Amino acid sequence: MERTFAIIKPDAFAAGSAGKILARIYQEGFKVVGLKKLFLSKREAEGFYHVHRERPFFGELTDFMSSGGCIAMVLEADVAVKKWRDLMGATNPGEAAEGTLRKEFGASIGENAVHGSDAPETAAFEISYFFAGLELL
Ligand code: FUP
Repeated sequence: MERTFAIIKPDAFAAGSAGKILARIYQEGFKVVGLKKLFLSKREAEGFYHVHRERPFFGELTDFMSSGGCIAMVLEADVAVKKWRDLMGATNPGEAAEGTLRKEFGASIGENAVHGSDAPETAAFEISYFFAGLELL
């Protein structure tokens, strides 16, 4: 079993899509090991996305991620990192395959409904950024 880190981003949370997204997560066979609703500060969003700090979209990305509530989750499954990335779809919802979450719930490359770790090492950092061990029993 592997763990990955996921976010239902402020666009999808504000649109009331969190329930539908969570239903898909269970349908696809993930175990939800951790889950909490947060409203990130700008500084917290910057810390989370620090790998992108030199990118031109960093300001816009961290403004968006701190613009409203979101849901942070730890998901467990066989090959959870890849399985969740496959369910999310391409970063740009316009290029995301039918049946993926970004196709159904994403509006643009910036406001794309969900986040998922891109590798097991990234997942380890992202999980520990949001959750204490005691919250993942
Ligand atoms: P992903 O792993 O699919 O979330 O995509 P990236 O790690 O490449 O990008 C992280 C986030 O930055 C995306 F979810 C949205 C945002 N982004 C932009 O706003 N513009 C871009 O050109 C690329 C990414």
